[in-house]
Amino acid sequence: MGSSSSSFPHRNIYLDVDGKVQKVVFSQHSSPCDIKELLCSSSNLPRNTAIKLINPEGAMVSIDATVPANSPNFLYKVVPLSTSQPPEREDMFQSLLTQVAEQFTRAFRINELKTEVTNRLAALEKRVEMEGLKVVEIEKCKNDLRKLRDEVTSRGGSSFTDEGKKVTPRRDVPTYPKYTLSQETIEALKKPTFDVWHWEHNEMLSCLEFMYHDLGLVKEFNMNPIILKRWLLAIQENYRDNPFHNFRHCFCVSQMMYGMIHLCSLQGKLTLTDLGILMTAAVCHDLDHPGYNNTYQINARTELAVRYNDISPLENHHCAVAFQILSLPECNIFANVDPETFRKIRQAIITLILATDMAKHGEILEGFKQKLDNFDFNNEEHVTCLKKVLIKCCDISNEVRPSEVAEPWVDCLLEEYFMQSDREKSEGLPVAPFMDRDKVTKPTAQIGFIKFVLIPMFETVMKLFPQIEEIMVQPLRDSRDHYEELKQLEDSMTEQSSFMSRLRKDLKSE
Ligand code: 0WF
Ligand code: ZN
Repeated sequence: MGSSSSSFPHRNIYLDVDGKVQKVVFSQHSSPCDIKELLCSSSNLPRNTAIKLINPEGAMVSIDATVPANSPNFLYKVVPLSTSQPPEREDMFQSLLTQVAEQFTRAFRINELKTEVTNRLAALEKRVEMEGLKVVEIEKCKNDLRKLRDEVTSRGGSSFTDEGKKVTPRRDVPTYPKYTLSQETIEALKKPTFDVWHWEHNEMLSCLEFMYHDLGLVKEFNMNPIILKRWLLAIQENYRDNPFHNFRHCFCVSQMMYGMIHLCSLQGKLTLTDLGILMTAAVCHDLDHPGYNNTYQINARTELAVRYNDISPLENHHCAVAFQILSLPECNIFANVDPETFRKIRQAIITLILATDMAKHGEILEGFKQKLDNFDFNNEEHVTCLKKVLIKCCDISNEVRPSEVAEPWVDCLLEEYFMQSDREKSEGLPVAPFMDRDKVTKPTAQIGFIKFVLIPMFETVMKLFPQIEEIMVQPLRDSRDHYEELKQLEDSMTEQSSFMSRLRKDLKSE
């Protein structure tokens, strides 16, 4: 008897007030304070009187929503506590009980409100999905939800975030402003000339959202548009603020993928599932990158290296974070695909993200070259090789972009590299020459990379898609030439300065 349950919305308590039976009714949601006030007023006591509740056997009864119901034959008595005396042990006990009960009631209330918010959100999402709400309706619903949420938090409830962890999406409707992309932006978005430095995070999120809609992925996978927004927000939150491996890099890679899909007319050659895999792998490919590469992870025996046995620790981690996010129902953009399709999509995304490990570069490019002579878009193995090369191209494609867009990325990467090499030096670990601030310059970093990594890979892709020559390969050749000129300038300056110092030495010695 007397346990709190949602099937008992009200509780009747019978009191002995000056020899008369007094019935008190309160809701199970009443706080101990409310109940106390009710008991005081029913017993003709001032509402703030400190009281205790006694049963006919003299035992104290807790004053809270769980107070056991009694009957007119078993009356409780309200007894004022003496305030001039130090509290008796049982009064202290009562006070403690009351505090605990207050916490309990508050938690109960918060849970109730949370459930209400969640239910209303689900209903709202369904409506957005099914019929498309007008903006004003969405705003009204959002206001209602905000009020409800404020009520929850003002009562000491936690927010909906899981503090301390990064994979922490919320149930609420994502709040990044809706940008209406101009026709000019929509067109620019399809090209490698797109200025990726021009946009704030919210704007990049809107662009990514647009790409998913525009490619027909939202329709194909029956995605809930609100979940898509929430997923993108969670993605952005799970990129760290590294100089290079950050959310803007994620955006660059995804935008380049979107550009290549258009430039290579992949919509007519690959399935929508493949396009979804390519885009999603691009978006997720560097999630939670710590800013230190695999070599560091392995040499420093970091947690990631230990967890993944030195096998592509970073790329394995990016995949794991991607699927942690997708495992949250409120962020699962593939929630409406059947389990077998999801399994295939998951496997393919993992394959693509793992392919971004540069240690696999030669092997992947060779595999693709072997398929090129008789490439078959209906052959799953061939298409997988192509997708691997495509994500690799997009991942390291900065130099395809105009020099004013590409060049700042080299500075960002060198900043990240120097942070790593400084750390390696301080920890007594080996340092790669291309990361060493005493050995590398922008031209020396880029020339070898463009000549021996980028151009050979893009020229291989060009065999299947000749249209990329003008738009992607030529800018790489131009960039190579630009950095070779810079290098010559650098060399002649070094030569000059060493000539001057030799001259100074000779003059001194004469
Ligand atoms: C700075 C240079 C470099 N240049 C780029 O444009 C670029 C794009 N992505 N990446 C880039 N690296 C890396 C980020 C993580 C993996 C790829 N690096 C490459 C290195 C200096 O020099 C070479 C050159 C040839 C072979 C290996 C390293
Ligand atoms: Zn990357």
